[in-house]
Amino acid sequence: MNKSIIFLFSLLLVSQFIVSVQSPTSDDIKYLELPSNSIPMGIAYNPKNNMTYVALNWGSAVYGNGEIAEINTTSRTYILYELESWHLDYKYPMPFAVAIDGDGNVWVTIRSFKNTPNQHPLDMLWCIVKFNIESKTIEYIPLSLPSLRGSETVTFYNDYIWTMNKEYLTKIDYITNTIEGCWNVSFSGYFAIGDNYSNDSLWFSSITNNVVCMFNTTTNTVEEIINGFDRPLGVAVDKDYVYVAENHIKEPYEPIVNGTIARIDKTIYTVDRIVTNSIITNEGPYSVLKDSYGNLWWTDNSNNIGVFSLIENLTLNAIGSYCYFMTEVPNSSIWFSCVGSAHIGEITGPKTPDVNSDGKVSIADIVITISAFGSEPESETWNSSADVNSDNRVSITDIVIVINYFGLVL
Ligand SMILES: [Ca+2]
Ligand SMILES: [Ca+2]
Repeated sequence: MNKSIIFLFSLLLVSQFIVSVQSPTSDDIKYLELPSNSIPMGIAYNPKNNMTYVALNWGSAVYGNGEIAEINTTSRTYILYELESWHLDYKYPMPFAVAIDGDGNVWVTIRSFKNTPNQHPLDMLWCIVKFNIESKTIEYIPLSLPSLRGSETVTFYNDYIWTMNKEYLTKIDYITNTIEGCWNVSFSGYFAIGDNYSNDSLWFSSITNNVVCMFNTTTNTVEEIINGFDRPLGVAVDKDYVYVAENHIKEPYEPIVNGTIARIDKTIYTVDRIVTNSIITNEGPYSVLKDSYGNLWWTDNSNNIGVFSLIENLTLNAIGSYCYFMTEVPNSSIWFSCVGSAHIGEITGPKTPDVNSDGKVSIADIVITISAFGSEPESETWNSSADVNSDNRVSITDIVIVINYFGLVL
């Protein structure tokens, strides 16, 4: 028998069995332990040096100043860089959100508390720091803002660092560290993200006003205000939609509802919702992330992490009390902060039959899988995306799975 007959025969044989992609479970989450009692917040993978940076908060001044953890993404070893007080009256700097600029330097928003540890929670001062990855030095950037409350979100978009305080959006030149502009946008935002499919759209959510806004970075005005969200927090963008994590629960907590990710159509600004499989015991979705394979990830404050892939709607349970920020690291993994357990969680995304990540399962995906046929991770023809069932081999099973989902469109 020649090879192609064997191939077709095997295809027919395997088709008799129900085969599907391999779904990750809660047991597949790996954990990296951080110093006990620390509270990991913002997290960002840096492709310039293969390090992952984590804002390490201590929650209370009794444990000292906050730190920036620099984790080697391969070896998992880390070094801590302590933040210093930069203001006479406000001490105990605690880091919150993290972003990486065009040079690979790390920007972290910081809040400090007034001298004594037990001050009113609103009596704090925010600033932003730049951590230089070569010199390992931390530079404090003073923000001349009319309000003391402050710099909560940070994102890198269109060659600028953007940060937001109570009502002000600030644009910073990341090379000279100078402030290029500051606008009163009327809403306070915890999360903002630039739309990389557009040249001038920065989206941010406001949990206090239940709106999501689009700030036009050319005209420097809020161009769209979309209403009707249930405590919107994290935002993510792809070519068609803006995804918004809806936190849902107000005090007193009412457990057991499904989380929702609201979805804004970018052309007509209508909103619909994707429902997660989660049980919310504390609070609902916190952050969202669209990875480079097309998966939509979310975390919530009930220590769940979940993912919508082309064919799956998964919820996994992590250790700790809350899952917060996420970042995509190489090899289709997501790292996320586990608050209440001082760990970083790591989960590898579900494979999809959309092997080339173009949003549909077509003949191209079958061709790509066939070209990697017979390969293993050491092989020259190895393509990990084509190993759809994650058994470290591109076999007839992978081809059958892709064929099974032929025609599926995201
Ligand atoms: Ca495809
Ligand atoms: Ca396989």
